[in-house]
Amino acid sequence: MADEMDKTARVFVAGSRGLVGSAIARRLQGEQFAHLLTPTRAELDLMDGRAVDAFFAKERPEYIFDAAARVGGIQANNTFRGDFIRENLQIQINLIDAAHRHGATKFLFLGSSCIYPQLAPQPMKEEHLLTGLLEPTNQPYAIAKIAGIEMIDAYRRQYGFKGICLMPTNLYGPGDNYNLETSHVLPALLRKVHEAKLAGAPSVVVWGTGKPRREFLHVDDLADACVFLMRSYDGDKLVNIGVGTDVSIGELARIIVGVVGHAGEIVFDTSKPDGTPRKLLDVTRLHSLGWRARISLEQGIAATYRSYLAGAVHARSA
Ligand code: GFB
Repeated sequence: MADEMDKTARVFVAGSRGLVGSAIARRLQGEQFAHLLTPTRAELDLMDGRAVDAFFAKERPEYIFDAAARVGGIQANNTFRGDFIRENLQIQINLIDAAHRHGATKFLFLGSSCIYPQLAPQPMKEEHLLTGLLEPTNQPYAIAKIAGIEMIDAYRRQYGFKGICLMPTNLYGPGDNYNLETSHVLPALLRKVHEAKLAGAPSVVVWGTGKPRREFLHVDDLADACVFLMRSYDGDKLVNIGVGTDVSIGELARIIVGVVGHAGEIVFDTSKPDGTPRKLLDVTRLHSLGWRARISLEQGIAATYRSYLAGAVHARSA
């Protein structure tokens, strides 16, 4: 059994086809891990407790990155409320419990900045968890994630389980979901502005007032932070993973218009919800642990747009 997560360790990335899991897998592949376990959904259904148990018995993963979750933007969270709570609770119970029973060395759980109260003081510190009411549009998702944090803490105290909990801010990057009904704002606006440019449309519709503020972290930065903290952090405290600065949705739309190169007007559809007024993480703890984000928002959006264009070309020629 590997004492540290070197390239001989047996590492399981749960959710390895998603935005986050694929970035973590890419990051580990870059280090040439010999036993990287990245089963597809067809190979391992994480909602099936027996299948997860059999996978752990057979593959004996030592280090587990839990990047498996049902996720989506504000509208998906608000619409598929039952799916979001059920699937997230079920996946995390199966994974955490199997990791414990099969004696895994370490488990990394990913939460979300939406676990903090809707009106938490900004920037939001880890201590703000469970100090106020949640944002209603994503309460089922947030409560599932809070249950995961509590389960790791309870297992740590009762069984000595080695689990760490990281809370990333809003993420973006290659391989994101570009479905306009279910996606997050950044991929949605990249697609809308790109399609408006192709069509020569005079305007682009942005949901809400444009006033909410969000912090955006490139998923390759998150993957780097996850690998860094898997190796160096064993504490029982949450760690926020963010960049420490935010922009309004209106500003984000203007940055995207600049990157895509479309001269259209931005129109706000205020029949759509704004969600939390502001979500900016306090990253003091993360910085004191020795990690900080490197990819700027402009660079990250430009790189993401290039991968979106490459994907669009690929889809047309497939
Ligand atoms: O990214 P987003 O869907 O999620 O929306 P949240 C952020 C803001 O962008 C909201 C606005 O104020 C949206 O109204 N927005 C503007 C748009 N145009 C669009 C658009 O075309 N599509 C989308 N999706 N938004 C989610 C949570 O909250 O963030 C999840 O629901 C999770 O639980 C995730 O925490 C990170 O930041 O509001």
